[in-house]
Amino acid sequence: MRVDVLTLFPEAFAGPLDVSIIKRARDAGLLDLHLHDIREHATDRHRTVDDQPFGGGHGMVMKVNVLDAALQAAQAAAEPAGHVIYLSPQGELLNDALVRELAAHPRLVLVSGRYEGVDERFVEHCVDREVSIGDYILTGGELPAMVLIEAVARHLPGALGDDASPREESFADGLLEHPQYTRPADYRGWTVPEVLLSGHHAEIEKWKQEQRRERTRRRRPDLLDGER
Ligand code: 9WO
Repeated sequence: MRVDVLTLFPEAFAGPLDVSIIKRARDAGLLDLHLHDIREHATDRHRTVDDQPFGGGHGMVMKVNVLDAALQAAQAAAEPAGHVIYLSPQGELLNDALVRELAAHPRLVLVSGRYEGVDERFVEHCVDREVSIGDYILTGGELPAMVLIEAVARHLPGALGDDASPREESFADGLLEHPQYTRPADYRGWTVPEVLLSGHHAEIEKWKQEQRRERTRRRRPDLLDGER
């Protein structure tokens, strides 16, 4: 998959995308990441990318012509055209189903906004999908873009190596994970559930499944809605 990111802060993407799964996916050629500095498409000598909102109000709005130019340049850099995603608190909430859907695209173009947002005409005419990673406001869409990239990268065939599959983890079946423990079995009197030390595999599986169901019921009953 190719991912293009439009941002005023391309340097913010160094670091998080250079370690672990994303680094491996990039090194293996599964993820081809391209950063684009929106400011390079400003047209005046001050390289202005934002302006005051029509109708008044706080702060500044990113200019539609600059964003459109940046997007067109990014789209023209490769084929096929990417599915364009604007990261904003007004978007649909990112979840496992949406991550899987996005992971099936050959190319994504992510737009990270700053200030108080982007001119709505850009969203209306240039964006395929507005996505939120949660109900909170940040200072920009860069971290949400990185979150989306990491979530999607885990679903690219081969990205997790041979022995792991994202299907085996939480949300594939709509339940939270069971608690996990490792050695020592007794640390300061903090013990591990007896069944896990029993070697009785059927009992262990039953316990894990009970724990997952009970945790989901207590912590995230919304995930069980639609079932019994
Ligand atoms: C700030 C603000 C202040 C006064 C009046 C209106 C306002 N809107 C915003 C605002 O939404 N700013 C955003 C900052 C504009 C887009 C980039 N920023 C952003 C993205 N903050 N949080 C996100 C985000 C994106 C995806 N998922 C969660 C949060």
